[in-house]
Amino acid sequence: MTGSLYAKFEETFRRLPEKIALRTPAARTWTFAELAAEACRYANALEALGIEPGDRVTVQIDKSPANLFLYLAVLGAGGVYQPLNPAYTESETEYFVSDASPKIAVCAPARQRAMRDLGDRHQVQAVMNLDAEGMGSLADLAARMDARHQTVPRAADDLAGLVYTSGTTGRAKGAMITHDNLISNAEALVKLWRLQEGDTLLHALPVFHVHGLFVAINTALMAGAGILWFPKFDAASAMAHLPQATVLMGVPTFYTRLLEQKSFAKETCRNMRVFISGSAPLLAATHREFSTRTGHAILERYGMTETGMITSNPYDGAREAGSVGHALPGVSVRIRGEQPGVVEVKGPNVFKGYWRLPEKTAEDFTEDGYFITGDVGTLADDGRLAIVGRAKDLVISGGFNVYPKEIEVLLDEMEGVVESAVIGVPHPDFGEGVVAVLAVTDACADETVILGFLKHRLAGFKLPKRIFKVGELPRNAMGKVQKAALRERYREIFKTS
Ligand code: MCA
Ligand code: AMP
Repeated sequence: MTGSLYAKFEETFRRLPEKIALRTPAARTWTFAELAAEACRYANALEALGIEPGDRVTVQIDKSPANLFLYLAVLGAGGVYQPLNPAYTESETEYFVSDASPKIAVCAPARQRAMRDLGDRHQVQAVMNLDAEGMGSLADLAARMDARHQTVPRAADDLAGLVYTSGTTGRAKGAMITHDNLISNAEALVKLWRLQEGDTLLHALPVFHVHGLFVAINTALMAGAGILWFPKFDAASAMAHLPQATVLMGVPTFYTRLLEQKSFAKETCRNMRVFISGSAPLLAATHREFSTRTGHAILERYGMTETGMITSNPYDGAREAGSVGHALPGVSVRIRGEQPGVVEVKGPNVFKGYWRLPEKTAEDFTEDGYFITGDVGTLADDGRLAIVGRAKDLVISGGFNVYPKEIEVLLDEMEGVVESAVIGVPHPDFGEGVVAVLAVTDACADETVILGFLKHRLAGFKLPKRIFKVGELPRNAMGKVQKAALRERYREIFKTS
């Protein structure tokens, strides 16, 4: 039926109604038929709240099974899923809501009042809530609904998701992701990674970013794999449940934290088929240590919110440390000019453009239709890509993107701060740690005050882990702040021993 992603999932629901689709660590289970019934109840609830095809539904909640029901319901009702990190402050959240103009917003009960005020300011028709246990006004409404729902037809080019990601300018932009983007990408990955009914995916990623939301959920549901659904990643708990799983998808921090567990070994991974890593560079040292300890070569892949997955190491054959593998089937990757150079990508995976920003969209595509990623790479003759740097000013901390500009603008507002530079330097846990270097006068407040100021305005993962005050920032002949020199100066500060 049509181009709807949900219609693809329905094929699995019909094929495997009695099979366990979802399991929590506390052993609550849902079969695919039960999952479909929940998705239908939630879709009927959204329709009772007035959703129409193409309407955005902003979702800012803690991860629970109900989060999955809601995601499926938005798709089934023909809406556009618009996820937000619950760690965002009120002012961060207001920006997203004002830009996305959702018809419905779903938030944590503790945020209901603030979200309702915000909803009033931005014409949100309904504000509902769901807590970490999946209870709340939306769950109550869904429970009163019919467990059957007629899937709303969608065209391949219609939007399925609106996911915010910041550009080099620091202001977040909504990436318009279509049903076809998601279907083509998930189908390619299912094949490449050999996902199938016999698999169980240990799902511990957040579901407000593409990795946990689209890569993990869509592939598992299409393949008919079971999902072991964790509210968040905790190394000890993940380790305890690994023997029940066959697939793990994680950011590099998952793997370094698993390796820190003393008893993590081959035996823990006895039923595992594949460990997949992405969202940030996996250090070659982590790849090697993991392989020695477990006998598994982590399969690294590379992607972006705007493109879904672009390249992947092979399932069979060498999974090389430091390489992100070949372009997925149907996807073209190139580097124009000299290597290393900026990676460009074209294919059915590439998004439709930035929400309400046609000019910015045009800027980020080449004349012949390639999307300019801002990542710097080298492409070998055999088509293997290695990411060696970034042309964009971006820090990736534990898989979360932090845009220096967003923090610098706030720091520069503070009394006694002449100017600021926010950089990422090697961090043993998060890969990169956020550091702020401030050129200050005597009037500058102390670190606690600075952090307090930022904390009110920014989600916790964006806060600098260290702040340095200096007389002035290093500049090149053009007067531009030399962040590379700063990264070099502070590169050892998070070294453990
Ligand atoms: C949490 N904190 C962090 C991070 N996470 N600080 C820096 N970097 C982080 N990533 C801070 C919190 O603000 C908090 O500070 C304190 O650490 C404890 O918070 P908690 O939530 O308990 O942290 P955690 O459990 O240790 O989380 C670490 C984590 C998590 C498990 C690595 O960050 C995570 O799940 N990351 C995955 C991100 C992801 O899915 N990225 C994919 C996007 P305080 O105590 O001061 O409040 S990229 C993508 O989708 C593309 C398409 C791709 O290629 O995949
Ligand atoms: P996001 O905009 O949150 O989707 O993050 C996408 C960015 O994450 C990419 O542009 C890369 O900079 C980075 N990224 C994703 N996967 C990898 C990887 N395997 N190696 C290096 N960087 C990666």
